[in-house]
Amino acid sequence: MSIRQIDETRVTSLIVSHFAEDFLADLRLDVAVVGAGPSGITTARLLAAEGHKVAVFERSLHVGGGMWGGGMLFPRIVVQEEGIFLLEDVGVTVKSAGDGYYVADSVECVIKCAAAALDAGARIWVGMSVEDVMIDEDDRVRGVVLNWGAVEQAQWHVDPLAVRAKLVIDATGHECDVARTIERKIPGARFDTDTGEAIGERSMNATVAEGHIVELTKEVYPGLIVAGMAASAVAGAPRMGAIFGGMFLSGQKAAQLAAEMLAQE
Ligand code: 48F
Repeated sequence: MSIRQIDETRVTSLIVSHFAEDFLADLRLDVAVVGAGPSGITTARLLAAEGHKVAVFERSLHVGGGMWGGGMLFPRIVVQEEGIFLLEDVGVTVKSAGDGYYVADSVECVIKCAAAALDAGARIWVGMSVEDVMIDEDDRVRGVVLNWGAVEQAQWHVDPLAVRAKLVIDATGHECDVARTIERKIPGARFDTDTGEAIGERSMNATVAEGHIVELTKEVYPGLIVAGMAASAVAGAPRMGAIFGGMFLSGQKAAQLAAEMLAQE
């Protein structure tokens, strides 16, 4: 039945009440994923598919992180053989280019990876920035502290809201923003890296970067797993550019680790 006369206040009420209902349902999560780039949405999909309660918080108004733009705005990504199953699982067409290189359309990758995460039961909140973490008396991470991305950009002083999570995954890309926040705000915080610090990424070396990304995907601080470029950045590993297999495989490893840790709770 089509609506004959639209009540604008009904539209308002539906939007606000449904937002409130869904957001309230996410106040206590198994896993809070920070950042909706390729690693974060892959992690969220795999955890949600196993029945875990997972939400992704993304500061910008769109999902996909650095994947939309492919390499230097040419909207294609290159993937190595080991990572293609994570794209094919969500219906992305991946073309072989020989010698172990595969190519995919970056727009198709973003749309299908994000759709599959939603279909699996993950919730993705856009426009919400994680500005801090919640900690317990032992300084273990216990959740995320949120503000609107627009408030962050405007640099307004608005107090944030908090969401509890058994585990937090820093999938914020090159910035490793959650780890940086911990470094800044928890005196004496030590990370599981060579120096104990969040080191920051190094200049490009795709072979080394892709070779280590899965191994660097780990719990680097109690309650905090790093995934994707954030894992490279925290460890002081090189960047890899527009080759993405490691991002998907890192997302898978983060999901596996989180599931194992949740099973021990
Ligand atoms: O950068 P991004 O795509 O991270 P990724 O999953 O993938 C990296 C690749 O895109 C590429 C690469 C491939 O080899 O090097 O760069 O590691 O996505 C990170 C997302 O996190 C968001 C940010 O807007 C982006 O969409 N983000 C960053 N900081 C925050 C955040 C924050 N504090 N709160 C919420 N979202």
